[in-house]
Amino acid sequence: MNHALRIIDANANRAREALRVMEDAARFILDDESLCAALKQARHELADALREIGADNALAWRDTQGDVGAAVTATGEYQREGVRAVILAAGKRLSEALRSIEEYAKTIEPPDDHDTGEFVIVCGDDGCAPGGHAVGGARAFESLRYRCYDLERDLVLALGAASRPRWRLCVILTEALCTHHPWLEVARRAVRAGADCLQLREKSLDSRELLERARALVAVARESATACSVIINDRPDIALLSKADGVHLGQSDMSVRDARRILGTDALIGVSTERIEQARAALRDGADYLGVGPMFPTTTKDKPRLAAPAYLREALTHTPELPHALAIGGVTPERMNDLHAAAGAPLGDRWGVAVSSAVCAAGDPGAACAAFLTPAQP
Ligand code: TZP
Ligand code: MG
Repeated sequence: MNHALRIIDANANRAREALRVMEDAARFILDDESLCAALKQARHELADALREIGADNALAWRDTQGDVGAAVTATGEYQREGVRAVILAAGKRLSEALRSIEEYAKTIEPPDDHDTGEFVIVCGDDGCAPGGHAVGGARAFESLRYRCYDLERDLVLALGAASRPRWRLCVILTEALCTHHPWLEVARRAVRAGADCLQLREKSLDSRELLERARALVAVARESATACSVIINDRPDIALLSKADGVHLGQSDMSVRDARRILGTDALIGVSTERIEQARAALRDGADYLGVGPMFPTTTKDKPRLAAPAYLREALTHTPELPHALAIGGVTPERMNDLHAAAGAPLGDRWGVAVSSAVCAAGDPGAACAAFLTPAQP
């Protein structure tokens, strides 16, 4: 029995299968052509590296019936919490398999003539010593393993956060716009009236004050009987320290990838977009939701170009991988019918609205929120 080749055969299968699982996610979930191509390339390089050490026909050593490990199962092996868990498991399986091949490849020396199919295990008294050629072969698996670490990271980052937002109403809180009530009171009333996301948007506060406000807002959301996310505008560091759910980034803020370095894989990261190319780029970077707008004229932010409800429709139809869109900019209860018509789906089903002045400046912020949440008239 050639033990090394039996092990290499088993791990070549594991690695190939894991790469396929990952490639399928890049191809069918993310529609990401370049990631898909990179994973396919890795699969081909695995085959080349196996050929290089003369293990391309190692299946001659396969003995599934006699495999004592075949019936051993671990808890959780048959359960996956979702697509993300599938990818994470495949990534780990891949690196383990490549490492195992790499180690055992050091113990075999390929034949001078691959066609003979003979293999020599180079073992001495101290164990198995790597043959000259085999070291080169092992190196190919090592470099493939390192590249696969990066591919795993790229795939996980492109998948975005573990949870998917389904917000119907995001209220953007800016103190200067809160004309009738203190800003935190507006937040309390909004949550009570059914807002399922609160965004803190303050452009000129000192970091210390901003962090204090973020913590106060998180406390309001966590005390609520209904689920409500908190998102911090612009500042991943403040989102991290306040234990908010995520951050919202504009086109000139730091990239999704950099924000993810600060916040990790579980935080929600949203990106403002005005055009479909920006939407595609943000999703490729791993954004969990997109702001789409401006839908209507607004005085809250200087926005010379109107994206209009047509862009909401375009984003929902032309980026099928988009988990959630928040229509933003001049949104009022009276304009909800236009948005419903453009989205072609009920509020909360891949889209919601983000509003600032319509709630912050309302005499009754709770009633203002309720007006957004009442179903559209047919
Ligand atoms: N981004 C695009 S429009 C906008 C932002 C932050 C302003 C939204 O505020 P309002 O008052 O709901 O128009
Ligand atoms: Mg910004």
